[in-house]
Amino acid sequence: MQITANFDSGNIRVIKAESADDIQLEIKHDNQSEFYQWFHFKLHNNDRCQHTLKITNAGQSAYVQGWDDYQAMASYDRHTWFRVPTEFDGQNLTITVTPECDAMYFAYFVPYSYERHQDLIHQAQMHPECQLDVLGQTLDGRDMSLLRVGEPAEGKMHVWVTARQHPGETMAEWFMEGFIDRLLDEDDGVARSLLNKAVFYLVPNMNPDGSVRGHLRTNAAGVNLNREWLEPSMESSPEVYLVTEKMHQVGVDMHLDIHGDEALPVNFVAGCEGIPSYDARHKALEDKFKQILLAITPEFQDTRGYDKDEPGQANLTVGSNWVGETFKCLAYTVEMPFKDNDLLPDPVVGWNDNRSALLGRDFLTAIYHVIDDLR
Ligand code: GEM
Ligand code: ZN
Repeated sequence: MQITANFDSGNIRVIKAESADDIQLEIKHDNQSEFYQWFHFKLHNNDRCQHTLKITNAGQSAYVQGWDDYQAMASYDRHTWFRVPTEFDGQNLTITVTPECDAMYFAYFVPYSYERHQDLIHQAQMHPECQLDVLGQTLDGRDMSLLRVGEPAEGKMHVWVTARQHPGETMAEWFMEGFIDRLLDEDDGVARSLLNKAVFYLVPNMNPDGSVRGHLRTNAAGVNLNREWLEPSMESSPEVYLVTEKMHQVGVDMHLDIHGDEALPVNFVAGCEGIPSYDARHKALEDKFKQILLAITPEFQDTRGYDKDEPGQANLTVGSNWVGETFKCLAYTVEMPFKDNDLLPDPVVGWNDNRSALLGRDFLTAIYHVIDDLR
């Protein structure tokens, strides 16, 4: 029996793996960071017996409440992922499974590989209205890639969508895959109409280094990019620095920053109610966008979410808060669950890659219904 994680986004440390009924594992910290929660590893065993895999440091992970009612993801072919029986006792996260194949993969959520990221952006660039820009390089030397969709022209809105600042939140890039696929669909009326009115600036992966490294929340230097937007630097947070420079260069009329949430079993958004410039116009735009989402899909809800910031108390180091304040525009953090949407649960797969992509497609419809109100 072998347990390994030496691959794209792999993360596990083997403590003990002599017998299938007593496998002990630990999740590794993000580099130079206290954060950890993302795991992704392979079990290889020709013995089809029941395996008990215990992650023994789950109780000290970044978001412990994320393990309540959580079921781990597994796959044989690395394409189709399903949930497996998982229990959390306050310290150990225990997965109990009888493999049906020699090799079986386990992950916190459906992985989104760097190769798939490369396929996404290079297939998109083949579309006549899509330009692929490289803003610069990350600390590990990877491209910061931006897709510009739509021809710039006077009067067009600039709509920005950034995703996966937190690399373990892979649902964010699955969302982008659905969003981009629909935006580039030349038969789609919503997409075609939007491209007459707006130019889209899309960053499907804000944190490629942390993604490949198997991090939960930080870049190669252990920096949480979603606390860097007020004072980014090429030394610590080049990912944010390069994107904010481009935002200043082209302008922003709307911003969505796509994330995943460990604890809440719902899809929700977090707005700019605490930024200094928040006013009735901004609130009305936020309310309209949420009402449209509620009308479009039962996968969205606006009852549960983060606590609202008090007036003037927003943390402006957070991406959507900084953008909302800097550009006086509609800006939302979008959150999808690691668990499931408990309003519409799927016991076999929970929330997954496909549902994230479908939600991305639905958000395009919501943008279509507010595009004329942004300014
Ligand atoms: C959250 S976003 C922080 C809270 N934002 C607002 N507007 N209240 C973070 O970075 O902590 C996003 C995430 O981690 O997924
Ligand atoms: Zn996040």
